[in-house]
Amino acid sequence: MNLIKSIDIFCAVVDHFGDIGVCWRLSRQLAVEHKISVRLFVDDLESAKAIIPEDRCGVEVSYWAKCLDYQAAADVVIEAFGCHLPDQVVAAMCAKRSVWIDLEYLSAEDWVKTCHAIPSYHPSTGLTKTLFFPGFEMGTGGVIRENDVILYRNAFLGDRKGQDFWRTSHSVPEISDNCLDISLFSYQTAPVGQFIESLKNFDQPVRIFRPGREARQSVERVGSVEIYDIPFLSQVDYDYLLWTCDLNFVRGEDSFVRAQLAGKPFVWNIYVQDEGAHLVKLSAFLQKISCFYDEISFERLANLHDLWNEGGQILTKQGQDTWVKALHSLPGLKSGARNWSDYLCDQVDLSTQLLEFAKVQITRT
Ligand code: TRH
Repeated sequence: MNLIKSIDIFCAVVDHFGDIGVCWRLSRQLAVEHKISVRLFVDDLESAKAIIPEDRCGVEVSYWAKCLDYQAAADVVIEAFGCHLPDQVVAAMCAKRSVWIDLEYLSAEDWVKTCHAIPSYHPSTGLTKTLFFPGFEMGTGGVIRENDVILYRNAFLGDRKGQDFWRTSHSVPEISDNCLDISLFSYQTAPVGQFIESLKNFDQPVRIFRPGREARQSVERVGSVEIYDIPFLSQVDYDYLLWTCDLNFVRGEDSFVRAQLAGKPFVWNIYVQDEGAHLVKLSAFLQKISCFYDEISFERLANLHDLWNEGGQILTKQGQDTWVKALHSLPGLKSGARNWSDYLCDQVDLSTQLLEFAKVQITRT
């Protein structure tokens, strides 16, 4: 018997597309794969428009305004990233005895395992609220991964014609064995100019594909580097872009996870937090993946992350050298990225873990 029939997800957009990106991806998976009735409440329709396609796959998307029409709560209510549920929602949850989950941000830090999925009693309501932490290892909530994503990825990678067809339908030129293809999604602070400059004299032509909300289709040339500004893709098509490139620059949380699942070399532009908290997070992640790479490739990857996120303040100041060296290590970076992706795919995905946890909570009440 399916104990969980309905889930509400509340998403307050802090900025950019990651909050809604994660919430939409999870909503969609819960509705499509787990056949759950999902309502997604989001407070920023502009960001939502960028991410949520017209076909909502059965998910009911509502605008979370100050006065919210919320009569009955779902079996499970997910408060994404501690977004603070309105009193009215909590009251409806009390009436229903809903399972209350605060879905937190992803981190590779060790403390995540000790804080994940520990229910805490909420004295004023009598409800139990649980912090649910995504993560990269057993004992954490895992990462969002659709059931069939790796199947689709592998089929796409084995189908060159299919890749070319996808590329030409999305303003991306066909595969050329001679060219190095890079996707680029980063924050303003990343040293993009320095990176492109250092590629000008690289021993292989480089093509950079840069999806953007404002991007109109255009191509700029800098030496032997071609930069394609392409329209912002759907989440599904963004996966295809990551799969078809040789190297992916990603950021935040959701594109970062997708790049890992792509099994292609990637560089993460981490979201900056107060007091350098992001640097601790970055270093925990690099430490976690290090054993999946050979020593030299990993060292170059770490240098690249340092340069991309901190302007080389921690490890190296030799920007030019670092980029080119890393690109020469692509075969090593590729096998490391694939090892890491295989490891991630051996873990239970986040939606399954979340449902298992919620079922246990429901049977206890
Ligand atoms: O956009 P991001 O920087 O988002 C976030 C949020 O800002 C959040 O506040 C912060 O806490 C978090 O980062 C860490 O990066 P992210 O998480 O990668 O989200 C981008 C989303 O956009 C993701 O779902 C992938 C999607 N996307 C597309 O669908 N098409 C595209 O063409 C691109 C480039 C991305």
